[in-house]
Amino acid sequence: MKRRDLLKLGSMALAHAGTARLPLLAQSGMPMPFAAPADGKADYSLHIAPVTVELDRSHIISTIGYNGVAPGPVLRMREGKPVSVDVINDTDAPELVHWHGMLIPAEVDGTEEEGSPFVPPHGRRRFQFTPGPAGSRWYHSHAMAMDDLHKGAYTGQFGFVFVEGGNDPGHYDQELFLALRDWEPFFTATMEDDDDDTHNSPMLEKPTTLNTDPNGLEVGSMTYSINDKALGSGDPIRVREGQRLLIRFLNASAIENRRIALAGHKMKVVALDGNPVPTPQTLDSIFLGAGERIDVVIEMNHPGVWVLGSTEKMVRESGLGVVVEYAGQHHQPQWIDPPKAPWDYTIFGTSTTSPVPQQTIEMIFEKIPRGAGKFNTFLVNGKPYPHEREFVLQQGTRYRLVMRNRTDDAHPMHLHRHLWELAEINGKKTAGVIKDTVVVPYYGRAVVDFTANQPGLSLFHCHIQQHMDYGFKALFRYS
Ligand SMILES: [Cu+2]
Repeated sequence: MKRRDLLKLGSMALAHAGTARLPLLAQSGMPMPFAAPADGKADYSLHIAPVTVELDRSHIISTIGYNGVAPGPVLRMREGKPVSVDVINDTDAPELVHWHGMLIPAEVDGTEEEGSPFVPPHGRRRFQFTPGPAGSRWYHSHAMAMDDLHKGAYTGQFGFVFVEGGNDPGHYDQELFLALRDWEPFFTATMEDDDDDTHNSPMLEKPTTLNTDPNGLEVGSMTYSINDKALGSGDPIRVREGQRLLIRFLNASAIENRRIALAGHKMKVVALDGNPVPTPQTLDSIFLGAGERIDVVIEMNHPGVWVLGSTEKMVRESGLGVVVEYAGQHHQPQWIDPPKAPWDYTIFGTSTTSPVPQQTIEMIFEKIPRGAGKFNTFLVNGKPYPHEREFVLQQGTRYRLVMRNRTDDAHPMHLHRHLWELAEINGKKTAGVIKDTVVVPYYGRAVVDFTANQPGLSLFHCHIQQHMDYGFKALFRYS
């Protein structure tokens, strides 16, 4: 399955959405979350089943995907226009499809914790919701994996959903959806964390006495791809001098944060997590926590054959990259290490600071080495999930959430069904950057503001599957 075929599948789904309307939904505005799938075709259908992925000619893996492929098709939806999605589960395990970054009711959000129903093994269920906000969102399995590395986010159950209706980032010649991925996960005691590169940050939350107990097993990988192809296999991205590329990146890893560069070029960051940023910045590399999206515009002004990929040599050479080839250029793809610069969300914001919300929620993250036997566990405010009624929101109130990371890892934290505005990262203030996932730096602090405007249960968690499975989550509820 080639990239353009994936895009084609996405547009097929779009074409189909144009023909199958549910008049009842369009009129009522408040669709029933689950209609009987008996009559009429849904606008979209996702078929969960085993698939093979040919990373390169000599390396074909088997996993679970959507509609016969992994990643799943790029689904295009229109902001505010209700959709129905049939999820058909052809596996032996109950499944959940989560719509990451969408502001939709808990019943259709796709997590067990929020009370969304499972799609039973060899069963099906229809989901109905109104997509939004506009921008780069994604869908993925939200099943727990625990010590089973063939479940949940470790499988190929992920794909982009693009919600049309937002501001166009300006003229561009090609739009590409690139998902960063690792495969064939394994447990390891020697996890190298070169990826998070937040180690040189101020460490405002570093405890004075560190827990030196031996660390639990973590999840690693040696096999990587962008979409379904390892670097050097599949078609290159073919460009011409003078073109503008719009690339929508997604870090679909269940395991790690990533830094990405295109050799010989700079990338202009125009949106974070699908939301346009107040101050676009042109950079040598970008950094994506697991679950995050970044949209960049690249001016093709340096003819050659280049590698777009991970800045970590081992990861790039094990597949996390794609060749970018200018017309008429045929030599070996070239890589150039970009200058090292710390990733800083605050540069995309405005210098005007937002008014401090009246309500503040304090959160302290801690790791208990080998708290679950072989594995580490995580605590939020000294307690395991679900925190009973510790995090209760009042409809309409604006909150400031202070996340204090007292662990030796950078955690991509995600709150379902709400949007965050970044207020402060490691003491540096900003405003106007809207996100749904934020990497809280190594021993660092991230402060975000949000309005409680989505009644129902909302799951807050680390987007690294193992961390979430072993306690790094909490439930927000409404009073
Ligand atoms: Cu984490």
